[in-house]
Formats: sequence, structure tokens, C-alpha cells
Amino acid sequence: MHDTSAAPQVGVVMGSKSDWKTLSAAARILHEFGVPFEARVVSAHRTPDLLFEYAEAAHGRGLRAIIAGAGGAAHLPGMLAAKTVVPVLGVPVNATTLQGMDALLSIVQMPKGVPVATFAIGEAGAVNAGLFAVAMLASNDEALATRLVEWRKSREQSVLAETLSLDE
Ligand code: RP5
Repeated sequence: MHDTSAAPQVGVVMGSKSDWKTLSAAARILHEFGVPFEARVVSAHRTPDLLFEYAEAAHGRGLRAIIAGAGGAAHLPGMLAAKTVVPVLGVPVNATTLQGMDALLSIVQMPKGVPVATFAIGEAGAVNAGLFAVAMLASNDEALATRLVEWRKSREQSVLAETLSLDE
């Protein structure tokens, strides 16, 4: 489980508190796997100085990945990636009438040279970004790798146990 006293290894940041209902899915995965993380609002257009401070300090503070979610013209993941070498995992949030397509294209279409690993729009993307961060950390943490294998096995078992009925 998540040890709140340990130094965070993953940052979960988002452009608005309204994004938390999506990004909390990433945080829940990190919590489930016992990965120390922090979660905070960092807005590219409303708190640009904080964005720079956060990105510039990330490596020195021991962050190994930053999960960054935003909606609309989603600059947050790309701007963070421009200011840190810590890998940035971008999650497009469905926050406008374009239903997240705007955020997806804003995040995935980074010009060459500054990558952002981009995930699906919404909760599925947030969950997968959390799992991807776990997999990154598991590359040199055998206990975490074992927990990830067990997590997948348990999902496999639940599918294998499913039955289909004409009454459903
Ligand atoms: C973006 O605008 C945020 O990432 C959020 O997805 C969207 C709406 O923000 P709020 O108006 O809810 O603060 O900056």
C-alpha cells in the first residue's frame, strides 16, 4: 500500500482540480502497488511559474516518472517534458465539447526531440499511465515486478471465470 511518508517516486499532476476525477484513477493504481506518489494541480496557463519550478526540481527530488493530465489545448505534459528529463506520461482529459480529442492531439503531436508518452483519453488512459509507471519502476524492483505479474494473473483469472447466460 501507499506509504505517505516515503519520498514520492511518481508525480501525478493535472491542469485543474476538475481533472482529478480522471487522474485519480492513476493515483489509485500507484496506491494499490505501493508506489509512493504525490498529486497536485499544476496549470500550464494559470500557474506557468509553478510548472517550471516543478519540472526543474523533479529529477533532483527523485521523481522517476510524471503522469500529467490536462484537457483542451493540453500544454502541461509537453511543457513539463521540455523542462525535465524525467519521463512524462501524458493523459488527455475529456473536458471540452471536443471530448478529449483536442487534448489527445495536443499531447501526442509533440515535435521530435521532446517525447511525451501519450495514453488513451480519460480513465483508461489514467489507469494505463499508472500501470506504465509501475512497469517502469519494476524494471529494477523485483518485488514490484512480481506484484505486477500477480495483478495481471488475477485479471486473467476473473475473465476465465466468466460465464455467459441467455438471461443477461
Ligand atoms: C485545462 O482546462 C484543465 O486541464 C482542464 O481539463 C480544463 C478545464 O479546467 P477548469 O475550467 O475545470 O479549471 O486547463
